[in-house]
Amino acid sequence: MYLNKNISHDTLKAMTLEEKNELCKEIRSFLVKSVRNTGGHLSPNLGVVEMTVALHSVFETPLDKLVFDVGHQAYVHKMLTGRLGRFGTLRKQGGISGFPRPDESEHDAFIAGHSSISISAAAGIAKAMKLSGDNHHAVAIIGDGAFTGGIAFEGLNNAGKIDANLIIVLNDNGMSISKNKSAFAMYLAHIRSSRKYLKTKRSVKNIISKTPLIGKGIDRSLSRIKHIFKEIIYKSNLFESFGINYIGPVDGHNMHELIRAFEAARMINKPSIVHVYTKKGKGYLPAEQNPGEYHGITSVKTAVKSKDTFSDVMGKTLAELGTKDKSICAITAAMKYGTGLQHFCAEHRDRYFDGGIAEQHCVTFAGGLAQQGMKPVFAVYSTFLQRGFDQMIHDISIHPLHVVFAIDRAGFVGEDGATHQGIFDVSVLGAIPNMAIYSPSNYCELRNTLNRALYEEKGPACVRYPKGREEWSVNEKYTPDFRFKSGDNQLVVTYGRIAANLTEIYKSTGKSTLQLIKINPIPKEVIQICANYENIYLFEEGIENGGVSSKIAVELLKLGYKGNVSITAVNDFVKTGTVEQQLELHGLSKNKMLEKIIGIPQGIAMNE
Ligand SMILES: Cc1ncc(C[n+]2csc(CCOP(=O)(O)OP(=O)(O)O)c2C)c(N)n1
Repeated sequence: MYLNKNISHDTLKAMTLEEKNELCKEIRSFLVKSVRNTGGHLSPNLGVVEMTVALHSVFETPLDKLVFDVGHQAYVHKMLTGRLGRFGTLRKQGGISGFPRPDESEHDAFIAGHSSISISAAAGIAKAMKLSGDNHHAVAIIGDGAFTGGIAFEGLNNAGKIDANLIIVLNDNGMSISKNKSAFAMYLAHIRSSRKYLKTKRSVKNIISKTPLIGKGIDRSLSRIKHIFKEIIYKSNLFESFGINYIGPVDGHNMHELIRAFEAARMINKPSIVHVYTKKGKGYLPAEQNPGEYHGITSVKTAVKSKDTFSDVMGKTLAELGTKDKSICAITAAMKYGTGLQHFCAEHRDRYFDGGIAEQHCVTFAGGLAQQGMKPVFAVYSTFLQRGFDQMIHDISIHPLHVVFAIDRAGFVGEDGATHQGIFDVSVLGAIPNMAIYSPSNYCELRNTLNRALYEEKGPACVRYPKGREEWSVNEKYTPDFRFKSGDNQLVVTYGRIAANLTEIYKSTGKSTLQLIKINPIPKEVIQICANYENIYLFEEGIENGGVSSKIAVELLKLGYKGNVSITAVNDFVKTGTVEQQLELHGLSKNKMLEKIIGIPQGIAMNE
């Protein structure tokens, strides 16, 4: 048994190739067993087993810095850096994170979760080390999917000139979550095939001897020769044009080749890229055959099949609307299945666009479509839309253009931890003039508000909805801006997923309740209703600063309100746990809400 808790750079360095290969087998079976139990990212990690063992054999963390991109493929790295024994707690409250966290281990060089940042981060780290006389290396480990994010190219554009010990390891498996169909992926495939072609010594002469003298065949052969000559004579590809030394392509499951390539990159004191090709899901047949489905899996214990989620309802509704209205277009940033857009794609292929991990492009592309009279809907997770903030201001709202944002995973998302929570969209987007925001709490409201966003709104409009399934339902043709139920002289106000608790709160406490559905701009009548109450309890599954609660409080202050306002909202980054645990921890579960309401009002007292 080579896989054990004490494994380290020194033990790895001392192992023979055969021993390392044996270790890789053990890591694979551990990964499959462990991740099937806890849930998490399986196929990305199975694909990088040899690569990670080779990296830790050549580089010594924490002196050398490994910067994982997205970070969902860092499980093997975690096993090799003292966390093997904690894998049963992966993605659980108080357990180890599914992403790199420097506060978890000194071997994790940089926080990750959102894609495409590793080259810029590693470049900064490498330069800082150089400036302080440290000769160790910073290594960015980035996938071909993550490379479709604009910031990866911004990093590349600067990496060549930083004069520091920077290495980029490009993990090219031809997959993002789904198949990577970007032009960049095609470019990588071209490098792979032409370099491999050269390696197998089927030379230019060889091609010439087989070239037919007439017809299309001669054209094809000549263009192949041109490419190969270019590579032989100029030894140039995109990366070398950026001033970065290119090594590869390297077979990512061949330990010997990997170690040689990483050693070579380490010797060159100049920014280098090692192009490694791997198989996503390697070694576990179901994941190899279906790497997209095994990208991230739920625990075997909690896996539930069937029954639609909010994402499905959005995707199916949009597909139906798209049949009647040929101006509707749907856009995703590499999250076709996560956002439910597979339904739209199946029926309206010509109006479906996957921009890759390129949220900024997707927002502005939607702006272009809208400018020409189309009705674009960009379906995107709340956390990833953060990337497109300036585009939403500059390219959409100033015009203003009628673009609809279907914001999935709004609110707590559970196990992915601090980097993925959808808690900022309301505060951030609510600050932009002309921005309409709806926050439905069940499927019927979602369908109706999507309709309103498409057909009532004239400018940018967001419909934000939570991860998972509805907790309550209504049956109505039209969803109003808010629902108010008069009870006693205290008022409870909320919106989104936790509005499902209002029925129970009304029943068991007799309090008046108000569910907001249009949360931006806040309807004037809502402020007028609030002003009539001496005690108001505001609950918000989002960041307090700039949120709906703060806005209501400010509007009331402007009216000279003298009552008590209690705000329960999120005030910090959210720790890993289940959604239920996160709601409980932040005082937003049904019980915690009841506890707050039945006790003495706390929070901002504005009566003195
Ligand atoms: C900004 C951003 N958008 C979307 C995602 C969701 N996401 C996580 S992993 C992934 C695919 C990454 O592909 P690649 O870098 O090739 O890694 P692989 O899983 O294939 O190893 C996507 C789209 C993200 N993490 N960050």
